[in-house]
Amino acid sequence: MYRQITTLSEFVLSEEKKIKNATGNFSLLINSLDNAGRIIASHVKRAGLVDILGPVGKKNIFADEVQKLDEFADLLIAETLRSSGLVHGFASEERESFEKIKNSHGDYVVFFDPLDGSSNIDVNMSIGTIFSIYKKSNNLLQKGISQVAAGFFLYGPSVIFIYCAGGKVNGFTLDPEIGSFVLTNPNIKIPLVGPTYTINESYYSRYPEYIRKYLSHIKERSAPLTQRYAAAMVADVYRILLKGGIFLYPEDRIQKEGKLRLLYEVNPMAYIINHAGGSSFSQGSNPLEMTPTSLHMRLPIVLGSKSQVAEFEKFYHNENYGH
Ligand code: P6P
Repeated sequence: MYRQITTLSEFVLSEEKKIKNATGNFSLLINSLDNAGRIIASHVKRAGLVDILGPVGKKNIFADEVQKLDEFADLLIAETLRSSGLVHGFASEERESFEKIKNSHGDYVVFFDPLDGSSNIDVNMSIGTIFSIYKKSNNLLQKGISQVAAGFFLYGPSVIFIYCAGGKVNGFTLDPEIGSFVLTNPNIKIPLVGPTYTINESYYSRYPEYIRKYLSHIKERSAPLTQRYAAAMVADVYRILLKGGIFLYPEDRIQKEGKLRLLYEVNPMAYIINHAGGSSFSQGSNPLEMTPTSLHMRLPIVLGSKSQVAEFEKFYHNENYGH
């Protein structure tokens, strides 16, 4: 029996029709990213078979071991953006600098993390691709609040595509039978409260006191939270987006600005979570209001269900510790 489905392309076009004077360029850009995501997904699925596993024997600008899939994903997305004719320029977490595309009349600027969580590749754990889209501006380093869209691909048991535009967060699942993403989670709203907290607690001894007190509080109270950690922001944030809870990658004694990059990870994920009805927090501020000081600026980040982020904020502001 035929089941009514909406493919990503159909959805994007239907959204475009709602916008007065839409040029169609944004729809084309999302569809370009859709193509790139599906190609990366096919390579991720085959990573164990094709000799593209393992490090390429060089390091990226953060001295992270660059995995072959990282490099493939970075090159593919870069070429997709160049050939789209829609993009003024782009920057990748894997690249030192911004690339202005020659002779482009494109309106958009794209920041992307081509393969987030790449240390999970060799152990068959979930990884993803994150992107953040702005209108081009004289100022390359725009605040996250200026994003026109943000999204991610999650290469897991299913391949998921989440994107936020026009204030709504919509989720799609790749149907391998038809080779297209189909709408499976329309207009996602994050639950007010969720059962999990997500943090790499191996850094516990390095955290400031207020974080250690917060962690003790959420584990010792009558309804303790459960810890889940995928070591890939896309997977951890997707869980929080669907089930609620709180994601933390805060500052510590060694990583004083945290680890996650503002432009490639924090801004897109905070944009998505906030538009899904959650909230995000970074040392007393809204990360989306932070003016980036460099392409690769890192920022501590806490995001998730509004009530649970608010509870964390009390510990940051050294208020009454949860009494
Ligand atoms: P740690 C992956 O390397 C990543 O950039 C994010 O996807 C993830 O949340 C974080 O780093 C994991 O970092 O220090 O726990 O290994």
